[in-house]
Amino acid sequence: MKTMRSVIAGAVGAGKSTFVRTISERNVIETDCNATDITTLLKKETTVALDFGRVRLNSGMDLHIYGTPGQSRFDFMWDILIKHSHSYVLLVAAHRPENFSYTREIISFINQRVQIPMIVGLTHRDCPGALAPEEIISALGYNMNDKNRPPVLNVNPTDRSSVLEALVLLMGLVTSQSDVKLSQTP
Ligand SMILES: Nc1nc2c(ncn2[C@@H]2O[C@H](COP(=O)(O)OP(=O)(O)O)[C@@H](O)[C@H]2O)c(=O)[nH]1
Ligand SMILES: [Mg+2]
Repeated sequence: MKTMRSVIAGAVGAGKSTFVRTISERNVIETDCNATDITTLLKKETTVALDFGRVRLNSGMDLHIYGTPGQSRFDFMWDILIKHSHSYVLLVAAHRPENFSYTREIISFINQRVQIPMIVGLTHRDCPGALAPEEIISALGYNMNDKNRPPVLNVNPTDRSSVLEALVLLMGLVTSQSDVKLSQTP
């Protein structure tokens, strides 16, 4: 069984906890021993409010999903999480442009540490005031026409099929990059 660890990053209210909860609801395995390698590492240092979800896919992949902690300042928890991950989803609330600059800080923090596949998930697209994907992508510093920009999709974290769609896209990116080494679990 291969394990893929993914981080769900984004500003407060972007939908990280909902995303993790939605995917885990029916698939949490061994809920009494959720302390995996990363959470164990973190808990040695402090009590953390970390979202953790796990889903076992038919393809024989064990997916471990970590929602980044709620506080806005980057600290060692972010550092550990991202350095142990194979990929990440950046959630961006489309109706909260005031959070875009913090979201750019997240991208830059991660880029300075790791080069791993990522996708951008636009949430709250159903909410009043939601901006168009092109506007958001350019506000995050990407060029819509750049072939190297990360894939962007709408994600509704409350909707299981939408969350799954995002994860399938992410897994596709990871498995197509042969330099990403997934962990082997018994
Ligand atoms: N309408 C709508 N609500 C959403 C969407 N994504 C998240 N929410 C809601 O936004 C609120 C904040 O989500 P939460 O997961 O706590 O955000 P977090 O701070 O990133 O963990 C919750 O009430 C979610 O149900 C979305 O795409 N559409
Ligand atoms: Mg949260």
